[in-house]
Amino acid sequence: MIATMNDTEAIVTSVKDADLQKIGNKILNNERISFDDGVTLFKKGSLSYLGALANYVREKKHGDKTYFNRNFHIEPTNVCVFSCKFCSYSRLYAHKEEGWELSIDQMLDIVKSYDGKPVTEVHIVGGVHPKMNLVFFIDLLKAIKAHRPELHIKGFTPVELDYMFRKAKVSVEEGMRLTHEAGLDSLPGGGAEIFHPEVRKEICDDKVDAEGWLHIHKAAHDLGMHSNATMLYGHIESFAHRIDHMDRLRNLQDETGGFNTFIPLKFRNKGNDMSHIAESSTIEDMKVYAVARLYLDNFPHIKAYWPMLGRKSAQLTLSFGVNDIDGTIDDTTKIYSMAGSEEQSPTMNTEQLVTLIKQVKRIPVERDTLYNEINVF
Ligand code: V47
Ligand code: SF4
Repeated sequence: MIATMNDTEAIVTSVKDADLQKIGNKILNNERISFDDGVTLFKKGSLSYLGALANYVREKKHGDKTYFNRNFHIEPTNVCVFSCKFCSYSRLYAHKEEGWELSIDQMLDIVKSYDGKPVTEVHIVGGVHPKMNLVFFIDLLKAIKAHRPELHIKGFTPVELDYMFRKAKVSVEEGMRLTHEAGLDSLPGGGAEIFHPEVRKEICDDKVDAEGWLHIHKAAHDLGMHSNATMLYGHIESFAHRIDHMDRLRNLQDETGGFNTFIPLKFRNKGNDMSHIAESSTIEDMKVYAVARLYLDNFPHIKAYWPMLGRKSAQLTLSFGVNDIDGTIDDTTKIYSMAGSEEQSPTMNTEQLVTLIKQVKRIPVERDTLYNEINVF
């Protein structure tokens, strides 16, 4: 049953804290909440209050619909010139024999292994290999499109693109035009981490900064492409850093409208240089999803990435603002299993995903990358 304005109004009226009540009334009146409101929600909001507000917004936007898509991943390499402290997945070029690097033919073979299967999207993301350049990736994009033109290619983070464009000595605008023309349809949300320089300096000092990340997404949006945005949370960041991150995204979205989905990514602590930091609790996870739904009023969708969060928590997020749980991924991504996710072998077929969504009384909807509905279950 959909939460009504009256149900939520009763919850807002009964909350004792005056600041929380004011914020609740803004949400009910469809008013944008401020930076300080966002921080207050993290500081003072109870799980049940945040959940009620976020669920109200989620159901106003999407009712019970919960989206997923049929996709697969290609990770061209885990060799990387950068050394982000939270990364369990990459290997430095000096130790490249410990990692993998796929040729265009090997990646095309992965695409071909899905021939005849009803996948709509390939998600391409990996490390930043010093020898895989713009020309290599343009050839890859063209080869995939020549083989299966209707397959949507969502690929490359601004970390990879910034490196490719700088090495090829092309501007961001030119680089985006070239990759788009070669077949790149949209950008995934990775590489954003936490935008604020105080945190970036500590966890991923040497890769593209906030301005560079946002510039590349803006250039993509200006070409009519869509993109996602992530936030890696639950390590050294403060509540204000989280809101600053979302605020920068909300501002760009006001300008371009090109973002589809926001994806909070829970920091996992296995096998990396931040293993001494404890992982966030499930309660904190749900609060992050809820505040994201409330703060990012101009983002159509909030996604929980189940291979990282685990299936049970992903189900729970559907009551905390989330309306998308990504795709039916085969065991083709190693980013999370190597960082200690509960999902060591992330595979779920459509039937399992549909059951997962139905168990929490939501309506499963298969979508394509751009949220065109393919099948309502
Ligand atoms: O940017 C790396 C994250 C991201 C860890 O757009 C970690 O649809 C947690 O962005 N603990 C890449 N997270 C993955 C990504 C993504 C995933 C699914 C869907 C989409 C989409 C995008 O993975 C990186 C980084 O933030 N990451 N290491 C870790 N230890
Ligand atoms: Fe490289 Fe990405 Fe890992 Fe950073 S998170 S070290 S950029 S693969």
